[in-house]
Amino acid sequence: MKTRAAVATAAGKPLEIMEVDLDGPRDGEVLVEIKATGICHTDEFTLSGADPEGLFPAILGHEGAGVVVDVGRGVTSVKKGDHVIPLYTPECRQCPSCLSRKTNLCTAIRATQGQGVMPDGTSRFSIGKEKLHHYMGCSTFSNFTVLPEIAVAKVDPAAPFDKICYIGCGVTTGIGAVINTAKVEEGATTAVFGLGGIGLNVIQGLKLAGADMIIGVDVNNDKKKWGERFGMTHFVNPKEVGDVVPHLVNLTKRGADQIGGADYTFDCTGNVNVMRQALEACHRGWGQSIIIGVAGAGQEIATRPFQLVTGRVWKGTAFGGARGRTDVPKIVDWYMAGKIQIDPMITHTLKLEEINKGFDLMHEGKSIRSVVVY
Ligand code: NAD
Ligand code: 022
Ligand code: ZN
Repeated sequence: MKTRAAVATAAGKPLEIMEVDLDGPRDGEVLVEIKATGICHTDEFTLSGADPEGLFPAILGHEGAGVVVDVGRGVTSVKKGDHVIPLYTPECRQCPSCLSRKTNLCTAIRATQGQGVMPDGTSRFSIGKEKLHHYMGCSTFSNFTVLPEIAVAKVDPAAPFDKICYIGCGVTTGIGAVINTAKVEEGATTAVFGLGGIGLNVIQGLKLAGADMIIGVDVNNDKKKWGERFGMTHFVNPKEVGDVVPHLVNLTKRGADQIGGADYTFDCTGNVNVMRQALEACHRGWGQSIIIGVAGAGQEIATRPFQLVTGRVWKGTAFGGARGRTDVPKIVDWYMAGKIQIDPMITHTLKLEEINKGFDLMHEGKSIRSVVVY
């Protein structure tokens, strides 16, 4: 079949809207009509050419929602007409990682996904004789895409595509980092570094978990009102306080011994210097710092071993530690029940033809999330 897509033809070039050829689903695969897709930082990271693993030409996009229109042989968990969210972290429930219950990083299709092809080693996308790469196993910048069955989550058909697409990455990552990775408890003292589309979802996750103190840290004062909207209790602009670590430690002093430091901190910037600040702003003995931000290729983090010897814990999270087929439908239900907010974070809704504008808005820091509606 033919489908309309935004094609990444080469690194550093704007996406080109064109018709591409799409082969139907093979064994264990599903054909999905994508109804809406968010634009996220990794799409930009790859398109810019900064991602050493980036492949071209490709169809980017990994934050979508749509409807199953066809299924290949052997598919049992979804059928035509089901509403689904594509998963860049699949859940096969059979590989050693899934069975371990200790990680969400399913390995069933990991190698081929990284090579931009389906699990059988081939691509479904082409323009004439030229093959196009899939991206993060999703390729949601195409009106129709093919996905492995284990990489789709079946969700409530009443949920609006133009909002729940964000659950395909940002919402689940932020809320999941709090619930699955940090396992934040009621009454906790917390700090969130970077109040973009991820940090704001961490804040709403912390509010859900019952954290007492939710400090937002951002170099942009415009983010104060954004943080407050989702439950932030304090705001700190590191540019205005000198050294941010002692400032935060002081702000979080409590108990008879008056030792400061947060129980949980979250890096949502991808800046390795901020990652160090987030770790060192943790409470001695038990403070945990969760790295969510993805740093540039080749970047390294540093701290003194003393920070860890005295009980601080550094952790990282991918897709908020969520097991996609199990957890994503629950988050959609939370949204439908009014337990979490999504609508105010979607600051721009665009047509596919305007997708490059979405990248510009992200670059200029003018959007929290832009969503393309097909
Ligand atoms: P964003 O650009 O919308 O937000 C980043 C925020 O950080 C901005 O508000 C910016 O002002 C602030 N900031 C920049 N420098 C700062 C500093 N020195 N101190 C404090 N704040 C600072 O980005 P986003 O969409 O929220 O994504 C954040 C990061 O999360 C990205 O690196 C993204 O790739 C990553 N991410 C990771 C996962 C995962 O599974 N681990 C999933 C999605 C996104
Ligand atoms: C999504 N991300 C950033 C913004 N939006 C993002 C990027 C990378 C990961 C998670 C989220 C990530 C963390 C750890 C891994 N990835 C490796 C997983 C593994 O090896 O099992 C990651 C993922 C997918 C891809 C590359 C890296 C890919 O499909 N190319 C989950
Ligand atoms: Zn993303």
